[in-house]
Amino acid sequence: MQLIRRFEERAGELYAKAKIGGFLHLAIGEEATIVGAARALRDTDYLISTYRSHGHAIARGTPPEAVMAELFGKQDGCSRGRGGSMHMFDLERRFMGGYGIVGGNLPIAAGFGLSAELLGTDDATLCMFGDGASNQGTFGETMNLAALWRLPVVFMVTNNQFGMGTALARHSAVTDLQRKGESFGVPGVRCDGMDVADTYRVVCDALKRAREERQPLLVEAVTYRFRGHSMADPEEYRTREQVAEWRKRDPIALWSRRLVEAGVLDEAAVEALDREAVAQVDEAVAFADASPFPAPESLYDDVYVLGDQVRGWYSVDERTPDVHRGEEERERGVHPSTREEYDQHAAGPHESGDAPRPADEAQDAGERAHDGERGG
Ligand SMILES: Cc1ncc(C[n+]2csc(CCOP(=O)(O)OP(=O)(O)O)c2C)c(N)n1
Repeated sequence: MQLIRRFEERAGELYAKAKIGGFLHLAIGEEATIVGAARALRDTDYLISTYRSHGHAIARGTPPEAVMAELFGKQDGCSRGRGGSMHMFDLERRFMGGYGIVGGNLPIAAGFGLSAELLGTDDATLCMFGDGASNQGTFGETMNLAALWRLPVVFMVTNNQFGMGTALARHSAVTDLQRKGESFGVPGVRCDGMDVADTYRVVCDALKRAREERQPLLVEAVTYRFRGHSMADPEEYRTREQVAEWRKRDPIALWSRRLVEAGVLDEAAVEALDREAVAQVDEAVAFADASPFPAPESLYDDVYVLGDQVRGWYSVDERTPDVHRGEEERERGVHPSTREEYDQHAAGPHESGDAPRPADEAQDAGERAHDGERGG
């Protein structure tokens, strides 16, 4: 938890220095929900979360270096610099992302559950999302199928009290979120999301039931985010007093106090752990700084829709006058840079030897008409 805290504090500073681009959502205050939940998983289980996921990757075992490099948009990032803050991903550790679409990860989690069913494994899936996401259509649709097909999935709603700048009671008719899946056949349970041990215990029980009884469950973890929704948030929707009140239950302070009281750690050991976390973050930053940016010519690598599946006129990379249509074209040495050259290339012999399909021609004609409308 301390490593995640220090990592995110530093990420916030580096964002202000423009080392990190795009959006940056910090989970400071929510560390117990992340660590308590992720630590309840087996290595072979799946975890899927949202755009607030630096800590989820780290808790799953992704090296902080790879997470920081991803924030910097560098090649050694866990998504090779293509995802950034919202799209952490680590297949090896079965951390399935990082999703920017609110509620978009729920049906995907059901898919992992269905695959476990079909493959006959006892891998479970933990799907974490926010209170705001519980209002999405995908929530009800996914609960229904998960219950109907008895999928081994635990859904965890991280109730941090707000969906962006809208308080829970103003965005959800039902504020007892653990009950929101009941009518679909998904029973709920609540844990104290400021208490890492309580979160761990509740998620362990839920995973056991999901795995052994094929009973999907909804866990509501009650927590609070200490920082704004993202880096640009004037926080006009809450008072300083409310934030200060929740900060008294800082999950890291609570846990270290408990460990000290129980004689597990002394104050010196707590401080040493903090120094270790800061040193790890220093190393992560140095690593991310030293990692190269992805090569410009790799811009369209992994964009699987390009190629012969879709024919048409693609965007121009503004950094060079050349048109970059994707890796296949690059490998073939074809770089049309004007519309005419592109048409010539498209009209030329196709690799498969097939004549253009009528559907392709219709699409081309449609696009030309569209270009005409734009005067392009
Ligand atoms: C489908 C969709 N609608 C709207 C948005 C814009 N948006 C980004 S975060 C967010 C709030 C979500 O709140 P919650 O689910 O409670 O998660 P939290 O940010 O509190 O972790 C919204 C509306 C989006 N990304 N996707």
